[in-house]
Amino acid sequence: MDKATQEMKKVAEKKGIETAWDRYEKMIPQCGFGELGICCRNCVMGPCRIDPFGEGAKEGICGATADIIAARNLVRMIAAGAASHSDHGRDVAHTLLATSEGKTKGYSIKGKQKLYDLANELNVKTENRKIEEIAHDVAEKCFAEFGQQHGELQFTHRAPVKRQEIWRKNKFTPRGIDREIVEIMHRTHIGVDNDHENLIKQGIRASLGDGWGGSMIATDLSDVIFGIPEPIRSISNLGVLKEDEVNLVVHGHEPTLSDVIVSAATDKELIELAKQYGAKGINLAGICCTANEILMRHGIPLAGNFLQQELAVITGVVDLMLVDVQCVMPALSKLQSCFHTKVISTSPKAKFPGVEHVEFSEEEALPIAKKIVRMAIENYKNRKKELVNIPKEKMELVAGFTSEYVFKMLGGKYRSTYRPLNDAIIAGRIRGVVGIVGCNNPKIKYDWAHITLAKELIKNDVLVVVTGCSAMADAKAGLLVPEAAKEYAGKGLLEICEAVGCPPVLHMGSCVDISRILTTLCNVVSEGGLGEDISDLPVAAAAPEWMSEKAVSIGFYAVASGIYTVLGIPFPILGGKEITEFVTKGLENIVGANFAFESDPIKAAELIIKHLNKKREALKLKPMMYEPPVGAASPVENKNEKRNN
Ligand code: NFS
Ligand code: SF4
Repeated sequence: MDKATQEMKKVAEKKGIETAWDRYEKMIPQCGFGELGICCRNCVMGPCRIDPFGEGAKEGICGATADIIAARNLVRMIAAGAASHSDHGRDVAHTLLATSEGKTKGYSIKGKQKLYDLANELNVKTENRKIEEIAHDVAEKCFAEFGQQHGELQFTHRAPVKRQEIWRKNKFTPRGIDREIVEIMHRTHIGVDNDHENLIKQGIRASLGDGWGGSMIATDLSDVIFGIPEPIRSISNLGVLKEDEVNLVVHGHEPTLSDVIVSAATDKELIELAKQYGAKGINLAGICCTANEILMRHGIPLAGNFLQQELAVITGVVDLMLVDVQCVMPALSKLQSCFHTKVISTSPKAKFPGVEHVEFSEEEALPIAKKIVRMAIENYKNRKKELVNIPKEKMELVAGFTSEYVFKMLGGKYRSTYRPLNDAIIAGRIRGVVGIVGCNNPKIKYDWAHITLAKELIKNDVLVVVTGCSAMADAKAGLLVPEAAKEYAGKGLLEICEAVGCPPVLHMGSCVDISRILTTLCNVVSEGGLGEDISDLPVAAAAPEWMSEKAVSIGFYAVASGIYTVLGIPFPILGGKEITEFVTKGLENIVGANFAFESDPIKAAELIIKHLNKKREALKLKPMMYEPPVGAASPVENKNEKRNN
């Protein structure tokens, strides 16, 4: 769907370079057992696999059924996803702690008010204390949430009282972030938890420890260190790379590294050095969520989302690609040898064969960042002119929306309140609010499902909020500018967008920032008039092109928070009939929401809009018409699906 991507894929083809799309083609047919979730390697009596259709084995050697195997596999995905987000949060807590002790170079406390608010929430004394002392105690309190063995995670108390009661009654309230992840690993060892529902319930508990724990800590403490984002303009797509400047691309997830790189890349001496090397300046851009972090706070351009990481290198102008953790394809290491690009790994947790490692530490952050920028400058001269192909495409965007900003955004000059947002929903100018999030996946036509779903929803007066790679897809399609409302939004939503001057699709940050969506919904509930719980609200979530284990964890904490969630690619559980039934129907009775699997974004929009209307009806709000469009959006490019059919 994206022209820059099409162009770069052609360049890759011409040069005989493989990308994720080619490797996907080669992988077809993908393993049906894996896709259905019914293969197990949890002990070496196996590997075992269940024959879903024929006369083959219906149980593993230990007697595990398809449902048990699929559930164990799925909750292990949650464990990995929750661990990734939470470890990110832990690293941010570490940065805050070290900064409060004066041990870091390159960080300060920019979000002072947020720190005070957190201190109050966490019972940290603030009177007559230095800001560093308060920051120290807030960091320690957050650290304690990871290892806590009993009790309840602090930030779960942000949820509406009714939601907290549902969690308590079902033993879903996470005791400690790490503890719930460890318990998944224990329960999925051979011969422990053999009840698929009980397994999923522990998955829910761990996922809540992500959404209302690790991810929330990551977001809030990042705001303390780097400041709360505010709406900011920038540009996106591979066209942001520059032929006559040193291009430094950051890729990965954590803001601790990328934020300090922003300081280094704007250092006068280094810019001077770049000029000495014949470049006009230093151009910093980002890929994946680390890009979202520095976009939200500094307006640094987005080079692209997950499936564009290889294409960025193939432009031939990336002098250095700096990676930290998560969603970094190992393919980059081989790819860099075809170009002059230097890929640099920085996290002790994430090394790559053949990739130079410059270990990052918060304690020496700025000097290390400067060293890396210097490496990029020095590599500029090695560019091979004949290999340069920068696509022209770039698009303007506005990002930087937060739950804090909603207070100001719709509240006008005199009031700081969520009232206008709630009133707009009640009056039916806005039908509801939907979060579209998650990755790209070569199984789905690139960016297409994100964009098609977003357009269909805003056309029907649904305010859309986005994060992660979904936000980048919409950015490239021009949906993140106020002018997009005129072109794509329904009448009611257009009125709101014009009154506020905001886009119909609001970029709320990286994937850990989905916690911002949770806090926004809590504020909507407490503002009043829309029920007593998140599950009462006309809201929903979707991940149309998801691929990562983090997305599984996010999906589960969304549903467990009462948010109906539609996935473009089903969980790999369809080989287990009962577990599939449980996550798509049974969960509704327990948490008031469930999952739906729908790969056609137009049909997904239909499911979502009908859900919003159902919630509106239950709240006795103004009814809103909806006529679903006839037919599917276009054939889905999932070759496995064709085979399975
Ligand atoms: Ni989220 Fe962000 Fe993108 Fe998916 Fe990866 S970058 S943390 S996991 S691929 S949306
Ligand atoms: Fe097979 Fe059971 Fe071992 Fe899994 S745990 S590999 S199903 S014997």
